[in-house]
This record gives sequence, C-alpha cells and structure tokens, in this order.
Amino acid sequence: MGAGQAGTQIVDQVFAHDNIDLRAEALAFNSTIQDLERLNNIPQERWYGVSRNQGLVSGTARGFEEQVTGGFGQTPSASDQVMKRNEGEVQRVLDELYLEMEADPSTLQYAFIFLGLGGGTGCGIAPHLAREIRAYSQSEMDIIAVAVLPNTKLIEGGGSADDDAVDQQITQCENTVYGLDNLEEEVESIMLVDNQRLALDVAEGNEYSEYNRYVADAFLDIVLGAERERTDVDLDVQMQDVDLQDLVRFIDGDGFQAGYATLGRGVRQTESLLGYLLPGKIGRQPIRETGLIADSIDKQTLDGFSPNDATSAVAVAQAPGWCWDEKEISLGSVYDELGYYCANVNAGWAVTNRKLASVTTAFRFDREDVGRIAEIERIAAQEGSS
Ligand SMILES: Nc1nc2c(ncn2[C@@H]2O[C@H](COP(=O)(O)OP(=O)(O)OP(=O)(O)O)[C@@H](O)[C@H]2O)c(=O)[nH]1
Ligand SMILES: [Mg+2]
Repeated sequence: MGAGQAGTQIVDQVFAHDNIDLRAEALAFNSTIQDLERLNNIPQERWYGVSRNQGLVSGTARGFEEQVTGGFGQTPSASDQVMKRNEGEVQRVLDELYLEMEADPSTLQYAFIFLGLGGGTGCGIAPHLAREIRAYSQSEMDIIAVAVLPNTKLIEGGGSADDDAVDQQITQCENTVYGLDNLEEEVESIMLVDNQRLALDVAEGNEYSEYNRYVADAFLDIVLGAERERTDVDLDVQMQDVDLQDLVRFIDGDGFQAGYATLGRGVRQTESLLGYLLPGKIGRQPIRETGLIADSIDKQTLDGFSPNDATSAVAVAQAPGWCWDEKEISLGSVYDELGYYCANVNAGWAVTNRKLASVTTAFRFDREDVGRIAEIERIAAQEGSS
C-alpha cells in the first residue's frame, strides 16, 4: 500500500519489477489525482482517492475527479479526521478486492505500507490503513511501514535559506513526530528512508526517482530475496531465503513498541561489457564481498547511521552461480562482517541469473537509538514552544 505522494511513488518503483505482481497486490491511496496519474505500475482500479467529503473513492468510480479534490496541505490531522469519520471504508475496499480476486482473506498475512512522514496525506492515513487491514485479515498479521523522513538541511543551514522553505521543513518535522507516534501503535516495524541522505540540490529539485528506485531494490532484496527471481515456471532457483517470518522477527518491536530498521544495498557487475558479449569466463570481474558489505553499510537509508547501535541485522546476498562456486562470495563472511557490529545476525543467499552480485542489509534499532528521530523531535519541540 502506498499512502500519499512519496508512498505511492516508492510502491510504483517496487512494482516496476517483474514477478512482484505474482506475489503481492499494489494499492495506492492519495488525495491528489495528479500524483496518482503519474503512477506507471499501479492500475487505476487500484487507486483510492481520499476525499474530505466522500471518504475513500475508488479510482474507477464515476466522478472520481470531482470528488477527490486535492491534498491535505501538510496537515495530517485533517486526513486523520477523514479516516476516522469513514472508519470501516478500508475494510470495504479490501472486501471488494478479495471478492474480485476470488482470494481468501485468511491468506492475508503481510502488509507493507509506504508513506512520507512529512506530508499531510500519507502521514495521516497510514495508521488507519494499518489498523483496518489488521482488523480485516482473518490471520495473525505482520505489518511493516516504510516511512520517509524529511530532510532538514535548511534548518541547520542557519538562516540563509528563505523563511517559507525553513518553515515548511519545521512543519514536516512536526508531522513526522505526529506520524511516528500514531504509526508505532499499529505496526510491527518501521523501515526508515531518510531524505537527509539526498544531496541538497536533489532534495530541493524534488528529484526522488533515483532514490526511490534504490529503496525499492533494497526493499525487494530484503523482503523477497530470491523470490523476486522466481517465476511460476522457474521454481528451482537455488537459494536459502531469509523467510519473511524470520525477517519480521529480526526487525520487529518488543510487543509494545515498533522496531525501527534501515536498508542498504551494495551491488557490482560480475562481468565487464565484454563478458556480456562473449561466452565463457572472458570478462568476469572479481567480486570483493567485503566491498559489497561495506557499500551496503555506507549506503544505509539513514543519516548518521551507526551499525554499532543496531540490535540485529539481516542480510541477503545474491550472485551468479560461479561466484558461489569459486568462493568469490560466501555466506560465512557475510556473517563474520556483520557480526562485528551486532551479535544478532541472520543471512540468506541466492543464485541469480543476472550478471550482478549484491549484498543487501537491514539493521534494526530501538527508537531511542535513532539519532535522526531525536533531532527531528528537537526541531518539532522548539517550534512548538516558540
Ligand atoms: N524519498 C521520497 N520522498 C518524497 C517523495 N515525494 C515526496 N517526498 C517527501 O515525502 C514527504 C511527504 O510528502 P508527500 O508524500 O508529498 O506528502 P503527502 O502524503 O502526499 O501529503 P500532502 O501534504 O497532502 O500532499 C516530504 O518530506 C517530501 O519531501 C518521493 O517520491 N520519494
Ligand atoms: Mg500529496
């Protein structure tokens, strides 16, 4: 489920990959039709407009455009109110969906909810989506949020930026605290995607597509592992998955509070251009697995990330068969490298048909140990008191 602009855009990137639609169904919730129309991989039948007066409006409903009239302008309490007034609507939507798919609701065991915490729509509606989907499911569910933290570079920049832009970032911090507090009560785990990791000009230009692709790739590796390679006709992919149950156990909370996680991915081509053109071993590139692991740590989706603060880590390593055969990459060293930072490590591997080797890692934290959340809380509190 994608909620709001950031959330639906990232889900759109997830569903840009082949075979995902065999495993999951994409739903897009937003209050702004123009954002929904930018989606390439989520069909209109799976759009749901959030309307002040009408609640949830299906993308194929007559009068969709007239009823869904615009965003909640960075005011999550407004979209929260709409969802409260229309409690049960998400369950109605799911009911229609399951009827249409002729599927059994008790097969609904996992949900992933993507959202930007700084805005008004995703931040306000995501906790409701989580609560209602759990109420609808007839099984014990695990729900994981993938949540974008706003960048706050203008605030720290110290006054040279224009006031409106600074105010907007402060508002986004307030929304983030509001969103996290509500979300924590409804989900097992929150994967953080920190826009602070973007270069300032990229963030200011709203140029998110590359980052969204990166997040989608890392997310799919860690959540689906080799499953993403597998099609219905190709059931014999060699792999040892970190299964989803394991993953959730490694990143979830303590039963009272959600666990936090971050993602990172290191990737290399395993063949030079020559290797793509010529058969056999010509063009094979040596893979340095320690480099892949280091890259996955350097590229975690959190500013100020420190693996030493993590309570546990999960890794998925993927490479062509020869890399495993010739010990270019081994699961043992993934365990060794990550074990250096935290005691609790789980790793899976897969043989891939692609000419790429990758190590993707997720680290789990308690909220108190995420410095960026504390920083955002400070900014939000200062504003509240001034
Ligand atoms: N990583 C990433 N961040 C985004 C993207 N789009 C917006 N953001 C950020 O996500 C946060 C929330 O913004 P939106 O997703 O636009 O907000 P919304 O949920 O649509 O809510 P409204 O305020 O009603 O428009 C902000 O901090 C944006 O800078 C995206 O595609 N990728
Ligand atoms: Mg929006």
